[in-house]
Amino acid sequence: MDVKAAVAFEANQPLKLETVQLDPPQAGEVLVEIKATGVCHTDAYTLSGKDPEGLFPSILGHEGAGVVAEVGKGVKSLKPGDHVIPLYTPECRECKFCLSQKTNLCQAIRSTQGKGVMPDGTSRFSLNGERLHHFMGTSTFANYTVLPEIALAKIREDAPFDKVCYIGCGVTTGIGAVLFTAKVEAGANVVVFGLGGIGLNVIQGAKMVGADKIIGVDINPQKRPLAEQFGMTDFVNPHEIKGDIVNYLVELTDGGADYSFECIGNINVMRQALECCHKGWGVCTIIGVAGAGEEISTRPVQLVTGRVWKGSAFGGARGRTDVPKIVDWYMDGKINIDPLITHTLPIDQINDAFNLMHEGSSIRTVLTY
Ligand code: NAD
Ligand code: AHE
Ligand code: ZN
Repeated sequence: MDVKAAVAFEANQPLKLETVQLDPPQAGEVLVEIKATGVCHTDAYTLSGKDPEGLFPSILGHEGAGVVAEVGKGVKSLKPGDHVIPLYTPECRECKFCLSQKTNLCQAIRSTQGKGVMPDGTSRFSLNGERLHHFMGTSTFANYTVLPEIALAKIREDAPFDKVCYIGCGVTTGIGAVLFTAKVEAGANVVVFGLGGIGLNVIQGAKMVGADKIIGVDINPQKRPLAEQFGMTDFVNPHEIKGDIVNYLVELTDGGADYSFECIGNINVMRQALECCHKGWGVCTIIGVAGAGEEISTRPVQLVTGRVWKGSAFGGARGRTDVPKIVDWYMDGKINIDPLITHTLPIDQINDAFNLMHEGSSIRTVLTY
């Protein structure tokens, strides 16, 4: 079938809207009509050429919501008409990783996902006979896409696509990192580096669990009002303080953060996020994604003296199990999403969404089809 897609032909070039061809779903696969998709910093990161797994030409996008249009042979858990959120972290419930109950990093299809193809090693997308790569197994910058059944969370039908698409990445990543990865407890002091689409959801999660101080750090002061609305108690602009940011934060938290989160993808900030943690127990969770070849460093004594560095992908959430619950939290008013979606645009204006992100004037732009 012909579908409308924003194609990334090469790194650092605007996306081009094209009519591309999509093959039908194969066994175990599902055709989904995408109704809305958010634009996450990770889409911009891959488009920038810094992602070692970045492939061109490809159809980016991994924060979508839509409706099942057709199912391939053997698909049991979904039927046409079901409302779904695509999962870049699938949940097969059968692999060693899923069965371990120690991680959400299902590996059932990870290797083909990283190569931009479906589990059988081929792509469903093409343009005038030339194959296009899938991205993160989701490719939500197309009005129809094909995904494996294990990479779809079935959600309730009264949830608005143009809001809950954000649960496909940013909301779950931020709130999940607090709840599932760091397991922040009531009364904790929390420092959040980067107050964008992810960091504001970390703040929301920290407020939910009853954290005491929630300190937000960002070089863009425009992020302050929304962060305060979501529960930030103190704002720190690294450009405005005198002296070293780590010492400043350790003093502000009376000895260091119980929990810190890096939501930027900057390796220097990742070090600050570890070193501002409390001696003996402070836990730093890395969420930001850094470019190919970049490495983090610290003095080993930071770890010897009890600070912990950990990381979180998709907030540690098990997609098919947790995403429908997070949609319920939104529908029941337990979490807030609407103010974080600062812009809603038609898919034709997708390049404006990237520009708004780079200018720092959006939190999330949602594109509708
Ligand atoms: P964003 O662009 O919306 O937000 C980034 C924020 O960091 C901005 O507010 C910016 O002003 C701030 N910032 C930039 N440099 C800074 C510095 N030196 N000090 C303090 N603040 C600084 O991005 P986002 O969508 O929130 O994504 C954040 C990061 O998380 C990206 O690296 C993205 O790829 C990554 N990410 C990871 C996961 C995961 O599962 N681990 C999921 C989603 C996104
Ligand atoms: N392709 C990159 C890794 C990018 C990365 O870390 N992705 C996150 C999700 S970001 C969503 O906005 C993730 O889920 N990682 C787990 C995984 O298996 O990659 C690289 O460096 O190769
Ligand atoms: Zn994302």
